[in-house]
Amino acid sequence: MKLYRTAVAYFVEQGSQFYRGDDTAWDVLVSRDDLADFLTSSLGKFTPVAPVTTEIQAPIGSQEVWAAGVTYYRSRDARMEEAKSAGGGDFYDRVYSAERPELFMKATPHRVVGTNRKVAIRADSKWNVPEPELTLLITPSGKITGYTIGNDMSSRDIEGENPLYLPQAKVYDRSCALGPCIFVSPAPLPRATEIRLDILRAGKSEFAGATSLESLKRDPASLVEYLYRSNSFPSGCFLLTGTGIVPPDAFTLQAGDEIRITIPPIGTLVNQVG
Ligand code: DO4
Ligand code: MG
Repeated sequence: MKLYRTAVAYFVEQGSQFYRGDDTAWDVLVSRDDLADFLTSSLGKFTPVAPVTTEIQAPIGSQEVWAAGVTYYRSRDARMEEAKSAGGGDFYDRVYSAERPELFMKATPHRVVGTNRKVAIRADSKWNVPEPELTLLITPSGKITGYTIGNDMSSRDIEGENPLYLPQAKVYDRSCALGPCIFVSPAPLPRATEIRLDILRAGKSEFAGATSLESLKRDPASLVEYLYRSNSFPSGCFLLTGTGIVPPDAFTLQAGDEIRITIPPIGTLVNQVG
């Protein structure tokens, strides 16, 4: 079952049928531990509608967005290389193997865009990539109730210059995209779930890559357990689980590029750079 947010209402897609939801506020809805059961049992009361044509918004209300880092070998590898000359490479290896994961604050809601909106490149950066990441919807009690797609836009030159610059490499206006919907499921996604990244330049493929959750080193539940230690989230939160796809070092995003991230069964998150 998929949950969409628009300016007028929330919508549920079940099979190929769409339903318009009730008046429940988004923050209240996504805070429910029984989200899947609530939506399933409400379908009979919701109005069946044609597929949503109003603009789909990012599936976020007042939630904070957090991210995990160096959870795939490919991310460890690329970051060790980019931080080598700054003497910071070793930290990525250590955090990849450590028991405690790397968790950082990625975005507040106003820095997040939805599908078909523009993500941004920092004006003071010359080396930028998208990071395609499975993203968890977590309730205030710490339950994972759904999944969306996240793009953790990253300035590799700023992070590579000094790992302490991480917040500047990661957090800025329109640095995060979420969507297109929440795939509501209390069950974990299968390990075989694929994550695919396509970057188009002037309509042609400039980079394509894929990975799967098999290569994700950390269990999503253990990331949540660390995130919720001495930390409360009154309306729940989103947690990006890290990237397993890093384009070659010669690649940097340009204005006008289109970024497409696909994770079945969630869908495809599409953003332009601008
Ligand atoms: O350690 C820096 C950030 C890592 C990250 O964002 C990732 O691995 O996805
Ligand atoms: Mg990332």
